[in-house]
Amino acid sequence: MSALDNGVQQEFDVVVVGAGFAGMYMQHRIQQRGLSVRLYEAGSGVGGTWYWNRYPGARVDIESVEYSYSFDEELQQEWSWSERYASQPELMKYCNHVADRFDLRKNMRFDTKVVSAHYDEKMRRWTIKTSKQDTVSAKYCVLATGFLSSGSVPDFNGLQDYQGNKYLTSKWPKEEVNFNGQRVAVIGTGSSAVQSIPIIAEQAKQLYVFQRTPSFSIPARNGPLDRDYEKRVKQNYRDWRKQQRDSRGGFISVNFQAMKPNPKSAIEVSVEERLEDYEMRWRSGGLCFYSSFADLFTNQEANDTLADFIREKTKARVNDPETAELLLPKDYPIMGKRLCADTNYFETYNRDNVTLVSIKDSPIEKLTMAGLQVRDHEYKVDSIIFATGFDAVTGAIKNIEICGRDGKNLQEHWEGAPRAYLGLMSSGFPNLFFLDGPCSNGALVSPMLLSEYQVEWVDKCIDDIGMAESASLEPSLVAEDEWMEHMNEVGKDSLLHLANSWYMGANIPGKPRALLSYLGGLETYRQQCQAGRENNYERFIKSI
Ligand code: N01
Repeated sequence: MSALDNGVQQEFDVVVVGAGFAGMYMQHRIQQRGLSVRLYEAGSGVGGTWYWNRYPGARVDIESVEYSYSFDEELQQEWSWSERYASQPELMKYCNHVADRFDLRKNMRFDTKVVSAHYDEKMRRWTIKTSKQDTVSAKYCVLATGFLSSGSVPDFNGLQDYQGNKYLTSKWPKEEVNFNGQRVAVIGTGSSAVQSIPIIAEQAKQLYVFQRTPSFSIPARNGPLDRDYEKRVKQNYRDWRKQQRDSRGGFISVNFQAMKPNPKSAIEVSVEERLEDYEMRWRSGGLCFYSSFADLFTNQEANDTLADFIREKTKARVNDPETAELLLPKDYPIMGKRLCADTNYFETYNRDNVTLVSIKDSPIEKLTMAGLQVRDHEYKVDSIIFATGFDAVTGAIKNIEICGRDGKNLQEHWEGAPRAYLGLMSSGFPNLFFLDGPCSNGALVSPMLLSEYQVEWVDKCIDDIGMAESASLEPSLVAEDEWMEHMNEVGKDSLLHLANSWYMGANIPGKPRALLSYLGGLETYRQQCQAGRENNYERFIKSI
């Protein structure tokens, strides 16, 4: 066993894994309690997935006045965002500011991956090993590893043969990359591609976009943050955050009208009323269609009305009718894959230097030394950008070897589908918590609000259960089974089942297809979590 600091095996009350928004706040709460904490982070700095996703055009698609911490009134009053949707560099500034402001760096270790976590039943502690050969022990372990953090590159034939530059949007280099004068290929047309393609197209001599499935995308309508609007938000921040927490998705947006949930059915209102709602949201931009008519997620006919509306709008953005036709998603429900929010994405296909290559019917055959082979054509390029997504929700957790009570292996416990009571803890894994993990609603609500709520829930558990040698907490198998039944019941009529998305684990070959998130909405989820520990944690096996 090697040791970490000064050759001494270290013991902590809590080990946190991941310095994204959730991990940083968790660490802050633990520090405030006066407990000892160590945070490990694979990157060289804070920011979590934002640290790595620094591809051109990366920015948040929930308004920044909402996609920011709410736990500290002074912080939210003092910080000022420059744009409606913050860019990756501005998000990094914010994360670094938070790390300094709350003195977090002293307990962080960067460039260090956690490779295993084993529960020692006798000691009732976790033994945690890292990529730097350190071994530490902790009473509690919190995995804040993020649900979109484990990047995925498909195993293309000839991947190693290609001699040009390769870039992965989810692990973009720190050094500036410039595609001036280059022939560039982008593989994928999800959110990361939709954000980066317009900017890369401005630099490249020739850009080829390899599209298997087109995306629905709404203009973000980003711009400088209106200072009057910011003032209004700050005057009412507390009340407004409460409204966010009590909402279904955890974001209500300043343009309140556009985010107001429409409780009606899309097919029971008149055509005029429906179009009025859609046009109002289209003008507002971004993700506000998520709160449009109540049955858009569960009724195909209702969903088709919105899909048709967006397809018409998309057609009008592309000059060449053939290209436009290829860019229209037709074989899955709108919002079945996550909506994209863009700036000039479809208009980019009107440029002379951009070519859309549909690989729906003829996949990329192989990578060659000089480019990509599709059908009988070799596309010779200087750089290939893999915008091919993530092993979402479970990928980062499964990269750690986790063994709980009786040597129970988490991967085996999750075979088929992940299982976690309230998305927070798994049976057989005492004192181990997941933030933004599977079986909670991270994928479909504002991750900021969800993780703040979960951090506070975990923090209270740690306080309630305490640090005695005997202290341990895990959900009963019955509680876990019932949560899984509830989650599947709530999600069974969702149209999400009809798309091959990361929501369903369907974007990774061989990954079992299963709904990975709870679709009950943030407000209901919070009620469930409150109820979950009623009567002195009766749904748990507890010892203090
Ligand atoms: O990943 P994706 P992403 N051959 O999985 C294609 C969040 N996010 O990184 O759809 C060819 O959406 C794949 O094709 P298909 C957001 O939640 C947010 O773009 O599987 N193509 C698809 O087009 C988002 O949902 C922001 O047929 C292959 C693409 O690669 C999530 O992250 C910005 C392929 C992957 O799209 C993931 O987005 C960025 C193959 N073998 C991301 N394999 C914000 O705005 C995959 N593809 C905040």
